[in-house]
Amino acid sequence: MPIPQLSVSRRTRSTPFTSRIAAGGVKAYTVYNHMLLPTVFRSVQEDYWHLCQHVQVWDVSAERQVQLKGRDAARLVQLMTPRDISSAQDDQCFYMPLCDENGSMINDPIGIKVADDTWWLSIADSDVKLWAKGLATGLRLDVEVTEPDVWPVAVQGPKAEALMQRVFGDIVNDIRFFRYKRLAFMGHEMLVARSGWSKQGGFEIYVNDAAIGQALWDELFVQGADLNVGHGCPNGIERIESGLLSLGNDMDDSMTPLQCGLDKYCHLDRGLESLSVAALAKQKAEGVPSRLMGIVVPGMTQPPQTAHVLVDGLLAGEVTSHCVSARYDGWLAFALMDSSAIRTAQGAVSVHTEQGDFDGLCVELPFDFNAIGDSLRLR
Ligand code: THG
Repeated sequence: MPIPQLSVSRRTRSTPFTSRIAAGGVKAYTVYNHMLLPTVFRSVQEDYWHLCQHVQVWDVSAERQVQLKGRDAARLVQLMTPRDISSAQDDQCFYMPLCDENGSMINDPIGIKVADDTWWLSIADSDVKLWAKGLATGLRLDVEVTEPDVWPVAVQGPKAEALMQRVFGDIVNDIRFFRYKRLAFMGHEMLVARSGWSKQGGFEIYVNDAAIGQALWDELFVQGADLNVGHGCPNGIERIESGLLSLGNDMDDSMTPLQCGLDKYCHLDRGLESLSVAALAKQKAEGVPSRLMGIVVPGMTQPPQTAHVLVDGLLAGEVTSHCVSARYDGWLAFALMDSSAIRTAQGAVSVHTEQGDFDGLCVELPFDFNAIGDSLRLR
C-alpha cells in the first residue's frame, strides 16, 4: 500500500525551522496545535540512543504560548488550574493541569510567570486560547488573551548543558530546574528555561524572533559539531520509559488529573479560586473509577498491533500508549485501568495480543525499573 502523505498548507502551520528540519532528514510529522511537529528522524530507536548519549535540537514550536496579559492574568491562570500558583517566583515555570468545572482535563501546559501581569501557558494539543478567551469574556476579566509569535526550541540530552554554555555562556549553569533566565543571542533577549519533554536533561529556548531563531539554530549545530549534536524530537520510547504523559493519547477530557496520576499538582484544600477544585475534591473523597497505570511485559519484543489488559479473564483497562523498550528487554504501556481491577490484580495482569497471551505486571507510574527487578533485564 502506498504510504499516505500529509498535505501541508497554511492550516498546518510551518515554523521558522521547517526548512532546517527538512534538511535534517525528518521522516514523519504529527499535527499538534494545528502545527507540524516532527516525530522521527532516523528511526525512533536510533533517535532514542542518540538522545540518551549526545544532544539533540528539537523544533517544538507546536508547543504554542497562550499569553494572558493584564491585571487579572494570574487570577485567570488560577481559575483554570487546581495547582496553587500563589507563591510563583518571577523566574518560575509550573507543570499544571488545566481543568474545567467538572475537573475534566483541558490541557497540561507548563505555566510560565513572565511578569507580574503576564503569564504564558506553553500548551499541549488542545485549543486553550479559545477556552481562556471564553472565560475572560464571560467573567469580564481584565486580561488580554493572545498567541504571540514564540517558537520554543528544546536542547535535550546529556551534553545539552555543554552546548548551551558555548552558545549562551556559563550563566546557563545557574538556571535551576523549571526556572528561566533572559539570555541574549546576537544582542536579542529570549527566555531560556531548564525543562523539556525528556528525562535526559536540557533546556528550552523560547525563540521570539523568527530571523534570530534560524541563526540560533545554525549556531547550535556549528558549536555542537564535536558533541555529535543532532536533529531530534519528542521521542516515543524515551517518554514512555520516563512516564511522561501525552494529552490526547493518555489523557483527555473524559479524565481528571486524579485519574492521570497528577494528584501532586492538585491543591484541593487551600481554598483556591479555581474552577475545578470542588469537583476534584469530591472525586478524591469518593475515589477515582479508573487510573493510569504502567504495564510491563518482560520478554515481549515484537510490538503488538492490538493489546488488551485482562484481570481474571475480564477486560480491565485500555492501553493508551505503548512501546517496545529500547533499554529493557520488554514491552511497556500506559493503561487506563479500572480501580477495582487494580485492586484484584495485585500487580499481575494478562496481556492479550494477536501474538498470543502474555503475563504482565501492573505498576504505578512513573516506572520504577529498580523495583521491577530481575524479571525485566537490560538488553
Ligand atoms: N515544554 C514546553 N511546553 C510543553 C511541553 C514541554 N507543552 C506541552 C507538553 N510539553 C506539556 N507536558 C509536560 C509534561 C511533563 C513535563 C513538562 C511538560 C515535565 N514534568 C516534570 C516531571 O515529570 O518530572 C515535573 C515538573 C514539575 O514538577 O513541575 O517536565 O515539554 N515548553
